[in-house]
Amino acid sequence: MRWYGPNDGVSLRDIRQAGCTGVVTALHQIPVGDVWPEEEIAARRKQIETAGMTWTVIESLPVHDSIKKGDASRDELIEKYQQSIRNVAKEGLKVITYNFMPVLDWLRTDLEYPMPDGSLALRFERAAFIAFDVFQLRRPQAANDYTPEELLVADAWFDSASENQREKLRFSCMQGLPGSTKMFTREEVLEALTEYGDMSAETLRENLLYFLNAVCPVAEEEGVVMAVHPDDPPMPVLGLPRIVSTANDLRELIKGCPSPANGLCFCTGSLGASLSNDVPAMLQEFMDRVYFLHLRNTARDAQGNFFEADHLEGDTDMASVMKILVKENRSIPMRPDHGHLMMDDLTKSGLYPGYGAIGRLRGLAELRGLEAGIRAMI
Ligand code: DNO
Repeated sequence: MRWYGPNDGVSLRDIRQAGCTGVVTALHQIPVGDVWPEEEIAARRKQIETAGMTWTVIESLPVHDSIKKGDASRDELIEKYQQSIRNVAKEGLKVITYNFMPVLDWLRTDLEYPMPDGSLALRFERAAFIAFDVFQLRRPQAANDYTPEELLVADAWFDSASENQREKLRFSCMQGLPGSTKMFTREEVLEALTEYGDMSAETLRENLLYFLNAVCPVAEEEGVVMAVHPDDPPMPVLGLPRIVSTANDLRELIKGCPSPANGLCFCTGSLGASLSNDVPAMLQEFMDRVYFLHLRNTARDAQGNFFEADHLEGDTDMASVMKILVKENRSIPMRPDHGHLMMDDLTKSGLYPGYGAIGRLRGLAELRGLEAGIRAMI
């Protein structure tokens, strides 16, 4: 399971009792762009090992926006990233998860979407998101990115929303980076978006490949691999391009940097949120580059809305996914991604959205049961 570190409301003991052998974490206290110091990596590793688990997967070693934008400072920042790779390798870490989403990480419009059983899920509702963009963020030119019909629906959504619903929307969309308790402000987001200007998907991809071709040789030397997390949701947002959303994006990623250190954090939940992604087929195609797995499910529709379903429900056929993994028979680190907020976690504080203990424990138990069942059948 993922652990956000000492401030996480879910403890290492909880994670161990959920049946985990390994913890996925990051040094969230280190500002994005700074080198991860060896002593801090070592201290974190020791803490996890003392709790009876191992730490081999980092999620995430974030990539600075200046690298994503291709600014003049990128070479200096890439050198720092290379140094972090050397430092984590010294401590025995093997997989570095990162993403190349500009400005924001994952995005939802509702962090407390009620399920029929009373648990709460994460949801992305396109009309609400457009309402956020146009009426709350008030991004210049935002209206040009949507059809007149979409704008009408968003207008109706906003009109009929109560103050509380509007505030929940703003709160959900302005969540800071994962692991941070600091929310973005409207000004920060607008400024960051302006800095990207009208960057095309091609330029963003060139910047990703520039980064990878600089860090992968170091990763190879050090015996670690890079695992890019797909865009979440896998579609352009806030006028920004997305380049890790489709099978074709993944082909371009590997073609542009064939190093064996260039791989994927295959997130079935993020990829599965798009109707045009056939998740089991993508897993099959890119299997040899899958270095880390996030198993999660989404229930989606043709309008671009989705919510996070139970791990074995929703639109991604998790049994097919698991069959491919069992047949591959290679040890790949996996974590149950997200879980519903449920039972005692509903009243607990200090939990990060999607990362309660019990919902993830349920997901992990179901996934492990599915795996054991499939193994026994073949
Ligand atoms: C969301 C996570 C992502 C992921 C990063 C990787 O729950 O899967 O935030 O950690 O995108 O850099």
